[in-house]
Amino acid sequence: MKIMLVLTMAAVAGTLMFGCGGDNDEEVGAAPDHGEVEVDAELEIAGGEFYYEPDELTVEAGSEVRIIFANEGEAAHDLIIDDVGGTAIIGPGDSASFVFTAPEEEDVLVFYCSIGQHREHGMEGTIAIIE
Ligand SMILES: [Cu+2]
Repeated sequence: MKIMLVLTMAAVAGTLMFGCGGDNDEEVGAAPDHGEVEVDAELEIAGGEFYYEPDELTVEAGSEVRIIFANEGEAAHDLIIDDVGGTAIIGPGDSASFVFTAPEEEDVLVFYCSIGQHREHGMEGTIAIIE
């Protein structure tokens, strides 16, 4: 009886450790998004010359987030979060999305357009991570 219990405990511990490792891997970078991944929050952000709307958003710490960026301008744009992920450069009228896991602690992520001087001209926004 005692041996059975020990074996069960070991199995549970092994499962937990394996689970943790998997989670850590997923936090690095953004997953390719085909709209199939289930997420906790979807943020729709429109952009153009030279703005994002909205440009201040909020998500809960640790949540799975899909950002859907719609280019409503007349030039090509993208939406990038350093060290997290971003969309491809998309043309007028197109939209693109990506999925990422929000940090586990309070933080502020900055997103921006990587093309030319777009960021300096106003294509920048923030996502506050709240607990
Ligand atoms: Cu741009």
